[in-house]
Amino acid sequence: MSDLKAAKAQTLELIQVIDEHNYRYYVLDEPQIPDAEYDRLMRELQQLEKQFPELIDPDSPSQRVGAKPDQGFAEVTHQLPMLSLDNAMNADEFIAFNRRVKERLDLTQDCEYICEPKLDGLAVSLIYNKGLLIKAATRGDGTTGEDITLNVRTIQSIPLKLRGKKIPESLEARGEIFMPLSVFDDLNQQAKNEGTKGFANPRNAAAGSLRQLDPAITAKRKLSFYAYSTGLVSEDLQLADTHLERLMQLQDFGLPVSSEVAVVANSQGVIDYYQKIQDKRQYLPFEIDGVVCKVNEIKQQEQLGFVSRAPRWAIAIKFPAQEEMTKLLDVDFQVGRTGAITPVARLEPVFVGGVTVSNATLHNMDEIERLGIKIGDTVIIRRAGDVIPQVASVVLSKRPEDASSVNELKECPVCSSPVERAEGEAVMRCTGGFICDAQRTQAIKHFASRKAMDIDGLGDKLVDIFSELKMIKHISDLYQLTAEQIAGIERMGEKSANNLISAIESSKSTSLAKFLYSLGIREVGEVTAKNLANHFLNLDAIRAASLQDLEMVEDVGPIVAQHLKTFFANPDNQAEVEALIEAGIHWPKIEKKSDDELPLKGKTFVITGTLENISRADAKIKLESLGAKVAGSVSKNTFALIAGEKAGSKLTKAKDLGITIYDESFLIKLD
Ligand code: D41
Repeated sequence: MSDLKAAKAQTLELIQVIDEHNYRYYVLDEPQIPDAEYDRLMRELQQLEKQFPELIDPDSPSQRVGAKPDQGFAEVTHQLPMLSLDNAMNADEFIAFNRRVKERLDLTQDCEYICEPKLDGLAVSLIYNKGLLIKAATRGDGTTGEDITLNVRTIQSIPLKLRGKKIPESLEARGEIFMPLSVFDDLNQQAKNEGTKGFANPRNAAAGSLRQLDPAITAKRKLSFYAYSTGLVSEDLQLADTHLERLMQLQDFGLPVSSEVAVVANSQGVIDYYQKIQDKRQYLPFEIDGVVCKVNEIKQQEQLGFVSRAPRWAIAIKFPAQEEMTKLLDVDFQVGRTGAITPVARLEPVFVGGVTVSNATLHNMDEIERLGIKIGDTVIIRRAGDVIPQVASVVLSKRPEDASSVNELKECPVCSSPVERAEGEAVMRCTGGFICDAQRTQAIKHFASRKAMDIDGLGDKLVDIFSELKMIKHISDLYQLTAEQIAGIERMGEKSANNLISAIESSKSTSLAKFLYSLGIREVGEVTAKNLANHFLNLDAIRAASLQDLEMVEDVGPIVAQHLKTFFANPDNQAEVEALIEAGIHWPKIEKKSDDELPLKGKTFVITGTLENISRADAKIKLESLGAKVAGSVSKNTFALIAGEKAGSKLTKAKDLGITIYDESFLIKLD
């Protein structure tokens, strides 16, 4: 009996501790313990509950996933209607809104506004009775929605129990359920791997996940939630006088509120906020489609009231649409540096995400198959943040009768060499090598680029011109160009011709690693080139190396080794490398890896937060190329943390451990 008593005390204690960690993780965004420790606590609780089923509290954090309901979703009538939001499509429409607000409130100056990111998810109502989540419903048409309580219980950031001392008799919170982008990407990747259709956007994915009859499936989708207003609350709860304070009341009860919420003094503040969030958008871990601006004072909200289901005190200021429909006019094939052939969609121009899009990559034949796309189809184009435009899906209902399939290529569209598609590979390749104009031109562009031979003034456009005019047939022909020849090109003066010649001249002095990288050997990036140079010390040793020798080098596996062998075994490539060296390309002899070359050797770095001027991948390459290791989590062995914007728990931990913290300028200085 005392066993049970002890178990009960322990269960209660564990529930309390786990609830606390959930709150810190989801609401405060300040996790205190590592995920593994959290998992351990949860397992301990589950173990106890298994041993003593009589101790199971239906609101225990272990009880989020329940059994399937027998029928579909029941209807729920909202106690207070869930209002909708009016939209402003641009700044002018917002200014008109602000003017109306001022007029109605009879103000001479702007009122205070609260700004929130407009999450692209689903509005829901959560009802807590005596602090326990008893009902969750979709917004539906605003009057009646669907009972999705069982599915909502699986959302980790929604508390099953409210926190705090003065729990009201009943409290309704309203907010948006959404799917974080990382979850969305994983889900679609998985669909891709399984050859099934993914979701067109995170909103659809969230909706599809919430409408699952089996809560176990919803649980796997890792949805999230932010509260955006209170609903009906019992009289024992004194709600605050401003919208922000009410959100903070919800937060104190344990409901998550977006940390991006901000109060601004006037309409200019709203416009500034809109700009700021728009810039930040691509770094946010969730999709937003605008800003919601609300009058902050509740008294003023009440004075304004609402018309036909939308409050007069709030407005959604939308970003330019990220998705638009257009027509697929044709599919072209582009040949890249390594011969990889990429299908490109030619589109009827369409304005999406703030730019006009007339081309979009289709990646490869598998993608074409997955989309089931045909020429003549109406397609949905998606452009998120600064990301290149994508064909998200095909609108099958609009397919014309004469739509034609996209066929796999048999020969290269540029040089007519046979096209190869290796077993199990999605990529088609032109086998023409240097005889293919497209491959050669791309190879020269790569050769001249900044991280390769760094020929200042030789940009992609100029290389295209050289190629078209047949001034360069081989990369090494670059070194035979004369100032007179260059000055003969339209819009190239004598001065720029001379500058280019001297840039070409000074590129001759380089390093073995840069030279190797500039050859554009498949899969040989900057880091691999550096590793090869440091390992073999000279070019002859690399050319002579066996597959086995090559695989001794860090980062070089059987595939990269084979690419290297194939490259150096090809007579055209041999002649080209010789011609380049003949032309005068040279590099200093490499002494066995000195500490000068690898100043960060033996040091472990961790990168966290959003870096502004360099991608995380590039930051990692940079550090590794100087001998550093880059780890995923901070420990006492970390040499330094590189922290960008919005750094979270890693930064806190590094501070706690007294680890050196740099900002991204540290990386820039490494140049
Ligand atoms: O983030 C959102 N999608 C969001 C939606 C938000 N931040 N605030 C909202 N506020 C309201 C009112 C002003 C009615 C309380 C909303 C919505 N409504 C809303 N979402 C869907 C319909 C209405």
